[in-house]
Amino acid sequence: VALEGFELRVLHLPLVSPFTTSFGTDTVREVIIVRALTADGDGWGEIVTGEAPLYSSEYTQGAWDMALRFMVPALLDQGAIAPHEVAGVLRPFVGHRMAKAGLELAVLDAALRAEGRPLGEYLGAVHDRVPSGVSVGIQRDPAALVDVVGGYLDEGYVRIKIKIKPGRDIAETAAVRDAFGGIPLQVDANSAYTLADIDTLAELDRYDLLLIEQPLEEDDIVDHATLARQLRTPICLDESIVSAKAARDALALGSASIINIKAGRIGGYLEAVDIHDLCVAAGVPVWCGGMLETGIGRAANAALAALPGFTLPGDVSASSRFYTRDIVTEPAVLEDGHVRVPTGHGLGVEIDPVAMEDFTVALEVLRR
Ligand code: OSB
Ligand code: MG
Repeated sequence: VALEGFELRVLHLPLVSPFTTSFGTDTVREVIIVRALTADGDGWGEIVTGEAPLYSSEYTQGAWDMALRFMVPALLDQGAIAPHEVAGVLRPFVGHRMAKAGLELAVLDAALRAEGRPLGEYLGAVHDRVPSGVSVGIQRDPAALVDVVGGYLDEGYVRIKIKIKPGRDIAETAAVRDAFGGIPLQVDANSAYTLADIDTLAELDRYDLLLIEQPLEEDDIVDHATLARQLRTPICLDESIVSAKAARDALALGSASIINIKAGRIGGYLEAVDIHDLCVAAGVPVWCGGMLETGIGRAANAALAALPGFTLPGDVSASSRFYTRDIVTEPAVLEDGHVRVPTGHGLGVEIDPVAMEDFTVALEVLRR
């Protein structure tokens, strides 16, 4: 596409309820929306940073500065660019993968809309809908957690993931197992443990979990391998898998037997397909993670999750899981426990300009 400029916005979207993980509680989703302005029309992307660097080293103001100071100028210098060339242009800038992913998605969406081609088809989707799991935050106590989980099961979610942290793990997992029997259940620690907690983590083996997600820190790639040898529950890595190279290393070391793929964390949907492909070749199951995406990233995640190697339900929930009002005109809905893969051109969703304006707290446009 012939790039003419980029529009970046910071949005604040109120959450339907507070979302608590081992690293903190959010009541508002702060996110950056990217609009690629091209001679053939616009494209949309989403930079999934949060307000503070708690999930990873990236955060909104950092990504905002990186994108506007370095990345957007480098892309605009190119003039015309194809989606698969974006990563190469941005490669000299170390890290900041969420910023890279959001910019790449906007260019990709613009190109696919211009070509009249759906993102799912481009990525290699083989399903027209994907099973929908839900990520449940830490609640006041196990009884409250059981109530919240029960609500999601009533809505039809086919897999439950509960957030855990030290001291809020075994009783929570036991309560959900006791209340709902053999439902597909997994836990996510968001890096909150160390190898010193191995006895607690081994207790989780009793609950027949699908997996335990990211028990140790991002760079604990060897410790995860040590832990994996002592647990029956499969270890799935999220934070640690920052690239296809990191995925290859983790598999070679035995640090994970399942991988959570999030396009934001690894620098884009094209790198996500690379990780998918290498995991398929290695016989390793993958699933699509989430970052409380708006309708833009949620549509892209549904397309990605429809690739053949995504054999476990992802955190691809309905928009209503997090938001009462989305920034797209047809937010993702839950139908029979599934979310549909959009079939329109590009992302296959249209922006609601009024909602976009209402949630915007900062706006910057750079033109060639
Ligand atoms: O670890 O998967 C995670 C949200 C923000 C940051 C990290 C994570 C999450 C979630 C929510 O678990 C997933 C979703 O978007 O539904
Ligand atoms: Mg996670």
